Amino acid sequence: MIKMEQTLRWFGPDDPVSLQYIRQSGATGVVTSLHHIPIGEVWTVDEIQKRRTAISEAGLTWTVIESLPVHEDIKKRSGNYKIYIENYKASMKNVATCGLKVITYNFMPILDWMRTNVSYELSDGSKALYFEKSAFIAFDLFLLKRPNAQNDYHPGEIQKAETKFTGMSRQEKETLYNNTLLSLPGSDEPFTPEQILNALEAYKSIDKTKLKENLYEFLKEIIPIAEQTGLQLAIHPDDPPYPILGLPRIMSTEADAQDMLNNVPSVNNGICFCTGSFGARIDNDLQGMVKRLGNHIFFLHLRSTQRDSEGNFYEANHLEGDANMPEVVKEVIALQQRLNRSIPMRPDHGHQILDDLNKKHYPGYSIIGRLKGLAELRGLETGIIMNYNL
Ligand code: CS2
Ligand code: MN
Repeated sequence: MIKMEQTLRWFGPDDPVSLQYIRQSGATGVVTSLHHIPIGEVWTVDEIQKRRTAISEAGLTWTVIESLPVHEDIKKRSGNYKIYIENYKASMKNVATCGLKVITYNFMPILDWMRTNVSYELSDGSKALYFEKSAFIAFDLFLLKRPNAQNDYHPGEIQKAETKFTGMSRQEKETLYNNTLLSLPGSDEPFTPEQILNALEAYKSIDKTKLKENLYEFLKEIIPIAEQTGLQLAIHPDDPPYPILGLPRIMSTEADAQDMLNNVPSVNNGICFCTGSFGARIDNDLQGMVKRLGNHIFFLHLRSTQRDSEGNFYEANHLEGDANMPEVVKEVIALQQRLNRSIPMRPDHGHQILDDLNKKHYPGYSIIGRLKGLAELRGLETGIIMNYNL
């Protein structure tokens, strides 16, 4: 039976986790990006080839790019967006020439994923990524001081955030600030509040409908290249999957994904199905989504979150939390047999555990926790397959 292609994310030569360690985890491939190339510039065949060689010399494969980032001008359809779209197309042709198959990207304005605590201690001493609503509101109102932010929250929420903030030490406030303003995965430099406030200002006239239009216009231009080259485009959902900082969100639900597929129909248009991001919303039916969106799922991020009634969530162990991972994997197995192709997957994030507790990594990307997640998911798939026809 066809199985998932097991990969781990690698941030390139600066990643404290080596390719050899990744290989020892049992993964057969890595997903990576050329993080040293500024967003918007063309990836040359030379640079892609160099990375490919390093990976294959380590005995691993590279078929999925995570991510080929989309320049902010394209999301806003302003400034130099035409040049950046041309550059994107050029990069696509070059990665296809080098034999890569899937391009992961996202269309989240300004920020990639956001958490309020990247070292949230669980009862066994391990550390996870955490999104705490009142901490986030406190950050927005009292640290970032976003103009009119109070209009986005209920009085009760504001009160709670105020109490939370008053009870925090200076050190805790500083940590909250740094955690929340963490830059993109793979980068060490947090945004400054001025940068964020200016960037937010530029989105003032862009609502959800407009941002969706901008995505579809972008896709209409690049999908023909994907069709010519066979590349699969996989959009990553919003994380968390609802509006934050007054910014529009357009890939948070099944309806959002369907909208995109209806507006730009193509067999090369698809999604990176991230169960952690979609799963942070109670109204997203993960198993049903695998079934219904399956033809367009080109890459899988398997991860679970534990939500509470207030909208807080932390990243749970891969087989625990709110996602019903055995059911999701069962659907994925059925999907792969139906499509007659293997879907690349990776455990998205892992807990900081054991020796990794004393080491520095990109948040969410220490190796031992991800190795544990990968091993559990691999076992889960093997077990389900063994009993498949019983
Ligand atoms: C990833 C995302 O670390 C993560 O949470 O799932 O950062 C993902 O790589 C991007 O959104 C894809 O463009
Ligand atoms: Mn993800």
